[in-house]
Amino acid sequence: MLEIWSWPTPNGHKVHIAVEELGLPYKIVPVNIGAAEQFRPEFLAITPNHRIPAIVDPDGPGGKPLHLFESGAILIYLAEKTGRLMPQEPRARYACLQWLMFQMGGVGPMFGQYGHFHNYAPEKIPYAMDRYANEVRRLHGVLEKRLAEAAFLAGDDYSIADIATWPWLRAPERRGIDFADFPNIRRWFAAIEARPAVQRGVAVLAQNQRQGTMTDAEREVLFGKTQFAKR
Ligand SMILES: N[C@@H](CCC(=O)N[C@@H](CS)C(=O)NCC(=O)O)C(=O)O
Repeated sequence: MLEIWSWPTPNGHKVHIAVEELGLPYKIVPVNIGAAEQFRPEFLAITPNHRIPAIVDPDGPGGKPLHLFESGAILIYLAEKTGRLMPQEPRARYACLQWLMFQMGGVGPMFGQYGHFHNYAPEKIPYAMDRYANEVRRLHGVLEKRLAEAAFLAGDDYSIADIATWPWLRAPERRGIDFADFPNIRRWFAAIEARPAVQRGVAVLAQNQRQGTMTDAEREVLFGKTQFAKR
C-alpha cells in the first residue's frame, strides 16, 4: 500500500487530497515536524531534504518500490500512475504543469515567507513584512486573472494544479487577503472546498494541527540550530 509520510500542513494536504480524489488506498506515516521527527534516519532515507510530504510506493515503475519527495513531483507521479487529474491534451497538460510550477515556485515559498516574517520571526522587520505582503497580494492577482478566464487553473477541468494551490489559499485573512477583492478566486475556492474528497483530505491528521502559538521548542526545531545542523 502507498505510504504517505506527512503532517497536516498545506504541502501535506496536497497529497492527502490527491489520494482521496483518486481513491487510492494509502497509509499515513505521521512525521511531527515540530518534534524533530523529520530528522529521523528512516525519514532521511526517503528524503535528504527532511521536509514532508514524501511517499513510498511499493508498486512503483517496473513493479519496484519508488521513494519520492517534493509535493509537485508526487502529484505528477500520482496523476501519471492513474491517468487522472492531469489533462492528456498537450496544451491543457502544459497549462496544468505551468500552474503547478507557479504554485511550487511562487505561491508556496512566498506565502511561507509571509508567514515567517509576520508570525514567527523574533523581530518585526518592516521591509520583509511589506515585501512578502506585496508579493502575496500580487500572486493572488495573477491567480484571479487566470480564474477570470478559466474555471480551473489548467482550463476546463479540475487538476493537480488546483490541488497544489487550494490548500495554500485557505484562511486568507491570515495573509491580509479578503476574497471580496478576488471574486474569481472566491468562486474557485468554494467549488473545490465543496468536494467530499477535499474535505476528507484536510481531515487527515487534523487532530495534530497546532492550536495557538508555536512553542519555543518547535521554533528551535523549525528555525534554529536543529534545522541547520549538518546531516
Ligand atoms: N517544496 C517542498 C516543501 C516542503 C515543506 O516545506 N514542508 C514543510 C511543511 S509544509 C516541512 O516539512 N517542514 C519541516 C522543516 O522545516 O523542518 C514540497 O512542496 O514538498
